[in-house]
Amino acid sequence: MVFRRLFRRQAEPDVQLEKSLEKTRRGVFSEITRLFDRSAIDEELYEDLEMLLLQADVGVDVSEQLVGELRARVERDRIADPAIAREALREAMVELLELATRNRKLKVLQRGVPFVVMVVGVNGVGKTTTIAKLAAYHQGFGRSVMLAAGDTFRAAAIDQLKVWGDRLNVPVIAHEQGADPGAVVFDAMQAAHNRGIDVLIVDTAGRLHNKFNLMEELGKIRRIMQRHVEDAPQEVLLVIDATTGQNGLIQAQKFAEQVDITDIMIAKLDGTAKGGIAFSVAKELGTPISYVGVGERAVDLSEFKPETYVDSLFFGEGDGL
Ligand SMILES: Nc1nc2c(ncn2[C@@H]2O[C@H](COP(=O)(O)OP(=O)(O)OP(=O)(O)O)[C@@H](O)[C@H]2O)c(=O)[nH]1
Ligand SMILES: [Mg+2]
Repeated sequence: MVFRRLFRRQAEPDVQLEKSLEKTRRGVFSEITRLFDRSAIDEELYEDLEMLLLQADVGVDVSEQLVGELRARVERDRIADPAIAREALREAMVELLELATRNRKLKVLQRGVPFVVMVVGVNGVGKTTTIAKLAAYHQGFGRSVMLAAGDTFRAAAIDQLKVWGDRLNVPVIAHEQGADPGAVVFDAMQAAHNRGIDVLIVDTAGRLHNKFNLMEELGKIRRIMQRHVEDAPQEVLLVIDATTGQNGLIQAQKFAEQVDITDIMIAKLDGTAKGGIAFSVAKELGTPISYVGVGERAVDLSEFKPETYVDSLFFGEGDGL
């Protein structure tokens, strides 16, 4: 069949990502694929497509945009074959994700200067787990890593970080519960310098209920970091929980209004059939999505690549396309 020749995987497969997107792929995206198995492109196709995109949590505006983009391409290129239209949709999706990744700044690790990553986000989104994943990720490049327990709000948060530190054989700088996060960060910056650490990853509390406090505290932490390293934190990673869908996006938007975010991590992709969230995140926040979380283990992190992501929504091991 024609579409088999046209519609195929373009990027290198990422098995972990494919697995975590299985629910999304088997659900809505298999229906989207089937939508194009018809003889002609008609109005119903566009309507059904928009509805399915909404179901995958692509969001109202972005769903409309993608459908509009598809209509424009069909018209411009005089596409009559639905199978070719499906390819045009795929391209439009990749381009939408690429818009955000294009803003990504090149990150250079300098010898003797700790690369500081501050991880922020609302309660329970997966910050601490993301820190473990990032630690393992940087270790994979042979970099030395240190963690700072900047979430001093709960004793359990400090313990959780220490457990990960033990497992990954990474030092953790921590104070008692209720201590000043600024003091933790101050100690961690000094320790990272003294021990020649390459990457220092700082956990933070996710309290959004008091905007003033959040701003004040993150601002203070930033100033303390900058006493040691002028451009620290070189990465401010906002973690978003994919399972919370459009609500999570709204929370993330509020967060991003108050804190300068450089990168986004979409966590818990494996726990949802709403993998379309990446499109609204890319469009609405405009900040590059750098990583996705695909499970609870330290190895469950994938770098975000637009083409691989879109392919994984349509194709998977053994899915038969
Ligand atoms: N399935 C799955 N679970 C995840 C992922 N990331 C985190 N989790 C789970 O989500 C829960 C919350 O994760 P944490 O890392 O503690 O989240 P947090 O943002 O640090 O939470 P607070 O410190 O309470 O604000 C834990 O049970 C994690 O195991 C993921 O990518 N996939
Ligand atoms: Mg935490």
